[in-house]
Amino acid sequence: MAIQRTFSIIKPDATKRNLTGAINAKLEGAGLRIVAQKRIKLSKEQAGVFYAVHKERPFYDELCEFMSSEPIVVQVLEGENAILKNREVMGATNPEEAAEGTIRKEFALSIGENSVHGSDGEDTAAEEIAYFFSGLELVG
Ligand code: IDP
Repeated sequence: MAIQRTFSIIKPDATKRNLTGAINAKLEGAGLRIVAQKRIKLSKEQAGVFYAVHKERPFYDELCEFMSSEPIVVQVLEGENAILKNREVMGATNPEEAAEGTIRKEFALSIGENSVHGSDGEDTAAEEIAYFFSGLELVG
């Protein structure tokens, strides 16, 4: 498997509770290298653009409110099979269903406030990285 890049967010519930370092330790422990990282705050409109795919879902407004409520940390992770590896270390969307040792099992508060985002495929990874980072910020 070739080296891949994926996009990750440490969400407001986690930055608020000072969990950035603990989550990064989990990512690095899984063999993912953090090749770009910055702390930003989204407006509700920007959160809406990022999550546009969920526009018709009943939780869309709540999700956009939440994602713009506090700063987030956006990251690019690199490693072998990085997209799937990150999804594995994140755990299931609902922390009650997440496996032991995963970020969401350990840190998530609820199905909405679930501490991390990770791209779900190669196309979304490329789109999400390009949305948040310029080429100059991506140093391998
Ligand atoms: P994922 O983040 O595990 O890929 P998605 O189904 O793509 O999960 O949902 C995106 C985000 O929307 C979730 O991470 C979570 O923050 C939020 N979300 C998903 N389902 C619900 C729900 O039933 N209630 C509230 N928020 C939800």
